[in-house]
Amino acid sequence: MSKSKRLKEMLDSDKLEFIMEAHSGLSAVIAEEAGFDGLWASGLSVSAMTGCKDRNELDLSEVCKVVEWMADHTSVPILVDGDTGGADVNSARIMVNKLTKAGAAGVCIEDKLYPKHNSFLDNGSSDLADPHLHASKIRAMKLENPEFVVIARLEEFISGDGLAEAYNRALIYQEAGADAILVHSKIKTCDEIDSFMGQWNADKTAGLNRIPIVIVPTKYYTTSTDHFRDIGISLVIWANHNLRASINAMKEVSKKIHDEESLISVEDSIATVSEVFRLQRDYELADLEKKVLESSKSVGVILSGKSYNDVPYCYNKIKDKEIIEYQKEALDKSGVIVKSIVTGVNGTELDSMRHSDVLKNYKSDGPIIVSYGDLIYKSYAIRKLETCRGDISVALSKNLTPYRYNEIVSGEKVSEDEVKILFTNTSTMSDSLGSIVGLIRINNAKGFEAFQSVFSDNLKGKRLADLMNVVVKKCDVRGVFISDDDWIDCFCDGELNKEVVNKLW
Ligand code: SPV
Ligand code: MG
Repeated sequence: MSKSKRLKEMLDSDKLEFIMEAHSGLSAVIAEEAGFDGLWASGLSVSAMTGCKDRNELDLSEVCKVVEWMADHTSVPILVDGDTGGADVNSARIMVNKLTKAGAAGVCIEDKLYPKHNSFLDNGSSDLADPHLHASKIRAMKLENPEFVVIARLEEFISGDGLAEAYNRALIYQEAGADAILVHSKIKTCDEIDSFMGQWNADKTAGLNRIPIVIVPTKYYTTSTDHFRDIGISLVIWANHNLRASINAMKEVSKKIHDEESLISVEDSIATVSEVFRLQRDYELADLEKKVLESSKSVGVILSGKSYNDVPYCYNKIKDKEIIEYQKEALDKSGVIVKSIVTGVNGTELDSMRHSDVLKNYKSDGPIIVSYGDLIYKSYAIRKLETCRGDISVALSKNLTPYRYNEIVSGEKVSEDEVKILFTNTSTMSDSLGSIVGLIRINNAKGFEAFQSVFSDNLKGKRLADLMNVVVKKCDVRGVFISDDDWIDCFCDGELNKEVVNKLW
């Protein structure tokens, strides 16, 4: 349900409802947390909060900005103090348009002349507007957004024009389409309100349609709330009490800190900094970052088809720690989450790849790291792969010792560190540039498509180097050299590499 509908329901309900003043995002959050079902964006408080007078010194967009802050951080309807509704019907129309966009549920406009002055000021002007001009503003507002709640405020008790004039105008504003009437009074008792309600209720009893009544009991605060219920008030606005409470609190703390040149005696009486963070919902940020970073992480696939002593390569321990743990640490540091570990496929790397659901079905074009299960590497090696411009980046070693002959690549040198791979598994050493380490980054959708396409080819029993020979024809495959100090091959020709332990960092 829209916030305007909720505000309308509060007005129309048989229950006496209450809304609380707020003048900022923070005070709005505090009022909602206290349990209020609606908020009053008070003109007095919003202007005072800026240091301005309650005299239309703030323009509409400034008021809208405050309303927007209030609406952004709360879920309850906001009734905005629209002062006179602007100078004419066009200003009234624009006001509803802008307040709707700012997230307000309704507006209350008083039948005084623009610019208004606060009704409680002794020296304030209380000149009344022409009732028909005021009614036209109400019509223009309802025309602009029929659902947006418009409350017409009577200033006749304030100006001294009295009950008859107030009553007559109430009927005009009801006729113009107002959703409710706010009867304002600045005397210390509820007498003026009582006199109005006596007549309003009598009309209702006589079967006449009478819209809900709203009051602001700032001056007759000693009247019991049950009395407001008894006389049939629909909505009470506690109009400026958060502002006034904060003024006293701020005065006291400023004075103390100034006089004592110390924070000691105030610390326990003010909100903690963590309470400020809570009210700002700082925790949302941590949640958001977690979610966003998780989904922007690359996915890791570990291929560990072969076994040593009946244990898949990656689960063998080196210095009391499984190889997979070393891998996960390095991958995690580089923002890679391991999503698939392929074991138990007694075949080549390509056979293992075909058993990885991630590699077979992955739909996203986010990067994927494919790692052999028998390597230990530093996170630096992964990050180096990110620097490559191709569709696929392959880590290369300058090591050309015999057991790596099957992994040899040739191609064009792009820079000292990078080659465009044109051919792998070359039989002639003369044009070899390096050997494949077993660490690959598929950088984009094109690379991924090329990679996936070979799964349908008849490459059973083939090695990664054979696969690469097909893939290099379909996309740009780059090799990037990593230092032999940054990675360790734990198994060579099916045997544990004895140097591993010495090489481990
Ligand atoms: C306000 O809160 O700004 C009001 C109510 O208009 S009062 O100040 O009581 O007039
Ligand atoms: Mg006001």
